[in-house]
Parts: sequence; structure tokens; C-alpha cells
Amino acid sequence: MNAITAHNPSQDAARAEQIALLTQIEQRLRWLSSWTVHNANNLREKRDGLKVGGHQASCASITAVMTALYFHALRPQDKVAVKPHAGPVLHAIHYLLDEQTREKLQAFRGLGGVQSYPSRTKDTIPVDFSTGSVGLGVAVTAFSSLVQDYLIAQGRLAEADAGRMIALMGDAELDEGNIYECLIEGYKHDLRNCWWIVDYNRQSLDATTADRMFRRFDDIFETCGWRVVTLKHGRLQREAFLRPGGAALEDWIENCPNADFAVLTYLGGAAWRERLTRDLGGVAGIAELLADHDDAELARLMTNLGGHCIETLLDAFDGVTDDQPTLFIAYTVKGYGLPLAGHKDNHSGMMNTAQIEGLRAELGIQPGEEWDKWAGLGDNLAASLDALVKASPIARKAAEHRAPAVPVPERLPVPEGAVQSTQAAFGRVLFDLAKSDEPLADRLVTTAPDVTQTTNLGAFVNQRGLFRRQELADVFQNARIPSAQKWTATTAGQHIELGIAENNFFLLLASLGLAAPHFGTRLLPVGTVYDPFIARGLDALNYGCYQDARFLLVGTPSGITLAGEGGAHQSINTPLIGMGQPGLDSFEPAFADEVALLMGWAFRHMQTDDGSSVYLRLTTRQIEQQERTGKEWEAGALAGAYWLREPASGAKAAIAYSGAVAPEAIAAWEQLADDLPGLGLLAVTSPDRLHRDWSAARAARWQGGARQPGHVEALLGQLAPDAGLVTVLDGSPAALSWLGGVKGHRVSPLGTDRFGQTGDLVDLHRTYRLGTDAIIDAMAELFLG
Ligand SMILES: Cc1ncc(C[n+]2csc(CCOP(=O)(O)OP(=O)(O)O)c2C)c(N)n1
Ligand SMILES: [Mg+2]
Repeated sequence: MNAITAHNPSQDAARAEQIALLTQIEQRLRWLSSWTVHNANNLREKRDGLKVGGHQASCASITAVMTALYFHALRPQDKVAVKPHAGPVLHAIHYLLDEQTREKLQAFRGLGGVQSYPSRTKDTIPVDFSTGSVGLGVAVTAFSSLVQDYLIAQGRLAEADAGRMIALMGDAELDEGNIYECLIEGYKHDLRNCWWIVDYNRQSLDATTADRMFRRFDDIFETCGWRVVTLKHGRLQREAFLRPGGAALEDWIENCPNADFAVLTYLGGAAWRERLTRDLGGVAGIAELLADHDDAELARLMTNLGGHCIETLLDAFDGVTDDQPTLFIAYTVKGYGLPLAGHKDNHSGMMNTAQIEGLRAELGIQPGEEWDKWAGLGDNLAASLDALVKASPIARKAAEHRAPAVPVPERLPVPEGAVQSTQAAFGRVLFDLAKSDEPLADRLVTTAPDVTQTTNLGAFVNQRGLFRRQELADVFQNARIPSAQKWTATTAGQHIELGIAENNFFLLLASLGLAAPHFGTRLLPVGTVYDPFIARGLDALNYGCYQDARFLLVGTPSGITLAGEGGAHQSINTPLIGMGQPGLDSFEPAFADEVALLMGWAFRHMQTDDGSSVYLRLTTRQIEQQERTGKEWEAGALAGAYWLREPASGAKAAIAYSGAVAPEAIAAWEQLADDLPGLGLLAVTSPDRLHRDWSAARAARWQGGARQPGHVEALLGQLAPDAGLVTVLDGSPAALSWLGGVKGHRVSPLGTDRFGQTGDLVDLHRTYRLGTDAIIDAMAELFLG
């Protein structure tokens, strides 16, 4: 820790003045965050009988840390992820900066008001990273730092503009596994410019945290290349430790179990006195030390931990001037300065009316002045505080970037070949782009969790190279050992290789997908993962979508079409994940020309204001391609479905299929067409978009707009009202069975709803009823049964 330069009196005075003002600001943040929660829960009219909620103790725990950070250490180019339950503190900071309104604070957790947890997309103050699911908001900062380094290495961001990616985290977040996955990946990629500041109050939601972990975090982080700065004691404590008996007191605090410390904090000065007298009464100097402090002062001394001492925090932040990733462990008290301090149930605990009134009076705030920024402080002090706030570097933070769109070619060339798989077609489209001089090609960044080659990214990587900040030779290539894969890494490479950890994969996609608003350069991230292992990173995927990050996710291979790989690798429910996930438009194409069309569309859709991320569910099954005569199918394929074989008007039946089972659907159509004249064959490229469009069309009527039939209604409207539908896909049948509800058609849905097993495709199609025979049987049953 940097000592303050002691020999310049005017500097000392300025520092003392700054600390005094920041201490006032810290109190204001504690007040405003408490009052915001109190107002929403106790004063605002309630219409539903539900608890509103909020976390006064979690806020009070971190107000000093946030004061020192936001009004001193933070630079305009830095980005911060704030622990979810400190949302009201972040909003209070922007209230002091005149960037947040009283109305929004008063509407905390109400529609249009301040969100419960900081939200990039819904809050109106600058929020760099959304948070809510603990752990993810922490780890994402490391990946954003990696993205920043990628942009610097590629000459798209000046080194001088590099910011720190900072996470303000709760100590319970250290229990989340994704933190450690990220630490390992960060070490491999030479992570820098990252600060994680732990609000180490040793309380989680349920309990006080395990004493045994004390010091272990230092070991873990230091092993991974981090500097660990522990802020255990505030200035008052450090001074007391210098007194006679002080060493014993320090020792006592060091060894005090977390739970005991919390209990004594809650009980207050008299309890501290009683306990310290019991434990240390015989130690020389302790009686005098206790006598020198009344109960309130003693309580203040004993809770004067590093994370509540502005001076200690400023010194710690100022002390780190290099780019080594740094973990600050700031010891704190949950509920500091509130009557909730230390109570084990304080996570969702709230001050009652008498308690908040007590706090108001203690801070000199008059009734009715609760929302006034500097109430009770006097004009001079208020002016000084206002000046400090407005002069802080954070007040100069620029608005988020609006990066121009990267042009996408009108058409991406369709890979040639009479027999192809969608996965190979995907790899080929990327490879063709990699060889081109399209501006789009330079903005592609690919990534995969150790499945680069088996998901057909290899050709792209051979062409565009692996990315590393520190260049890395391909040892195999240098030794002239033949391999299809070049594995040389350079700063110019465009593939970021990850270890097998799907949380990291999705967090990197999220960070890459936020490059435009964060750093002013659009990147078009493309990530591949085995389709079943999407589930492994599902919360991180949701987290990326929630923040409106834009990426192309490719889940491949998928379904029981993986045959020999067996049930452990066969994805079943991913079509439903694709349908259910907001912010992610999902597709399951069958043919190479559909893949090329959808990829071109995806690169455009990822860049439009009302666009989203895109998910392609692909397969390694090679199938015969379609001879196309026109382009009419394309609009339908983008909207989610088109007739591969147009039904006769008023036809009595149709088969609807998605993806890899196209050959079985086509064969069944051919066998049934004679018996069922006019039989239709519907290629469903996106159950997701089809369903969303159907919902939107119905909602339009209820919202007063004109009732235009949705795309699926127009398609199925060509059939007779009493027509029968057989739907089939290599995945949950529920992804298509809803088609029967659109026009009231009878439906027989085929698909997989049991775990798969090994077998060849013939056996598996028979066993899981996905084959041509199953489709014909299902159709027969609709008409005969
Ligand atoms: C993934 C996830 N699991 C559970 C929760 C519910 N939850 C919210 S806060 C919390 C404990 C927070 O403790 P800590 O991180 O120490 O925060 P603080 O003590 O500062 O409030 C839990 C379990 C959550 N938000 N996210
Ligand atoms: Mg905690």
C-alpha cells in the first residue's frame, strides 16, 4: 500500500479535505440507497400485496468502496460491473451527478423505474455491465479486458485509451465456479487491466461465510497471476494497534470467527466491551483502551475495517498503478452504519420506520428533505460536495459508442456439393469469407471451448490465425510434423481458443458482442460449441442475451443424428432453448444454401438496433441438396418456414420438418403424395421466429393495430380447415407440435423426448420414431385412427 507523502503540508491538507468530503458523500450514498428501498417498500402505494424488496445492508456494506472508486479512482475509460444488490448505490451516485432523476429513484422496482439490479438495457444511467446472476458479472470483466486487448493488438483501440475492467463483488460470489474457470482462462491469456474488489463482509444470503476460506483466496488468485491487496483495518484500528495492548487487540480481531464478529457488531458497543474485557481484560493497556472509548466509539473502532475507511481505500487504489490484475479484499460489515449491521438475516432485512427515522435524524436531514441531495449539510459544505462530485473523472465519462455497421455482402456464396452437411457448409462459408477481402471478414472473431476442429472452424483458423497477445509458435509445424491444422498464434489472429469451459465461452461471446458499445468497434463474434453443452453455459448465454450482446452461436453437431456418440452427446431440448431464449433468434437449417442465406442475414441482424444474437443448430449428417429454381423460398426461410413442396389449395395434409430429418420427410412425402393428393411439405427453418411472429401478429390486434395474419397462419391457411399435420424434428417434439394450434389442425408430433443411445441412424430412427416409416404411420393414424 502506498503511504501518503507526509512531508508536503499543503498536500496533506488537501488530502484531509478530500477524505472529509468523501466521508460525507459516503453517508449520502448510504442514506439515499436506504431511503430508495424504504420508499419503495413502505411509502409508495402498493396494489398487489407483494413484497417489493431491496437490500439496504448489502448497499451499506459497499458505499465507502464505491465512494472512493467513483469519486476518486475511476477513470472515464474504466468500466464497472456492480454487484447486483448494490444497484441503489450506483443510482444514488448518478443522482449526485445529476444523471438520475428523483422520479426514477422513487419508482425503484416499479415499471419504468430504477431496475432491481443494474441493467445495461433498461436503466437510463450508464451501466457498463448488467448484473443479477452472481459470479457472471464478475467474470465478464476479465473477458472484456481480453476483448480490449484484442482491439488494441489489432490497431482498433489506442493503448492509451485502455481502461480497467472492474468488478465490485460480494464475497459470496467467490463461491461461484465460473469465477475459477475464468481465473484459469485469464491466466492463459495473460489477463491485465482487471480489478476485482471484494466487499468482504463475510455474510451471504443465508449465513456468515466459512472462516476456513480466509487466506485461501490469496493463494488461489496469486497462483493465477493476480496481485492481492487486503484492506483489513481502517485508520482508527491501525492507530489503536500501536497503543499498549494494541497488538493483542489486533491478534484478537485476526482470530475472531466471522459469526462472532457479526453478532458483536449487531449487539454494539456494550457487547464489544463485555467480550473484550472477558477475553483481553488481563492484557496490559486494554483496560485503558476500553476506558478511552465510550460504547459508540468502541463500536466504531471495532467496525473500522479497511473497506469502510475512505483513507485506506484511496491509498489502496492509488497504490496500484500498473496493469497487473488485482484483487482487493476489502473487509466490511454488512449493514455498516445501519441498525441491521451484522445481523445474520440482514440480506433482505429492512429498517423499520423508527429505524429509518433514526438514521434520518442522525444525518441531520429534516422530514420532507429526504430526497434533497445535500440536505442538512449547510450551503458551504453542499457547494464543496457538489464541486467535488462534478470534478470527478467519472463525470467526464463519455456516452456509449454507436459504432457504424460493417457492410455485409448481399449474398454469401453457397458452398458447392450435391451432398453436404450444414456443419460443413457453415465452415465453408466462413472459410470463403476468411479468404475474401470483405470488411466483414476482418471483423469476424471466432471462438470455441476446445472444439474448434470438430465444429469445422479449422479452415477459418488456418486462414486467419489464432489470437495471442504474446506470439506463440506452432511447435508441431516447426518440427515439420504434418497436421491439417496450423496453430501459430499472433496478435493479428482472429480466433480466440478457449479451454473446455462453456461459461467462459458464453462470457467471451457476450464481451465480444458488446465491443461496439464498449469500445466503438463492431466485432462479429462466431462461437461454436457441441449442441448438448449449450446447457452447460445456459445462464451465461442468457446473461449475454440479457445485456443485448450480439453474437452468432453455432450448436453443432446436434440431436440423436450424432448416432454413434450416444446419449451423453445427443442434444434433445436445444430447439426449446432456442425458442424460449429472448435476445436469440434460432434456426435449424437443413441445406447448405439455407446456411449461407441465414449466415448473411445473421451478420446483418446482429448489427441492427432491434436485432439480436443468432443461434444455428447444425449437424454433421451429409444429405442430398435441393435443386432450386428461384429465390422465392428465401424470404420464408428467414421468416421461419417455406413450402419445400407447395400444397394444393385446401389440401388435407402436410408434413412439417426441421433440420437433419429432411431426407426422411422428403421420402415420406414422395411415398404419400399419391394417396394424399396435394400433400404439402413444410421446411421449418426456425420454429422460434415462426412462433414469435405468430404471437406478435395476435398481440397486434389486442394492442389496437390491424390484424395481419402471421407468416405461419398464411402458410397453414392454404390447407383445409380439417387437414392433418405430421411434424418431425431431431429434438423435442414440442418445438413443432404447436403448429396444430395455429389453425386448429389435427397434429401428430414426432421427435425425441427420451435420452438417446448409441446406434446407427437406421436403428435410432426406428427406435425413436423419426424415420420415413414413422412419418407415414403417423399420417395414416391421423386419417384412419
Ligand atoms: C446465481 C445466483 N444464485 C443465487 C442468487 C441469490 N442471491 C442473491 S445475493 C446472494 C448472496 C450474496 O452474498 P454476497 O455476494 O456476499 O453479497 P452481499 O453480502 O454483499 O450482499 C444470493 C445467494 C443470485 N442472485 N444469483
Ligand atoms: Mg457478503
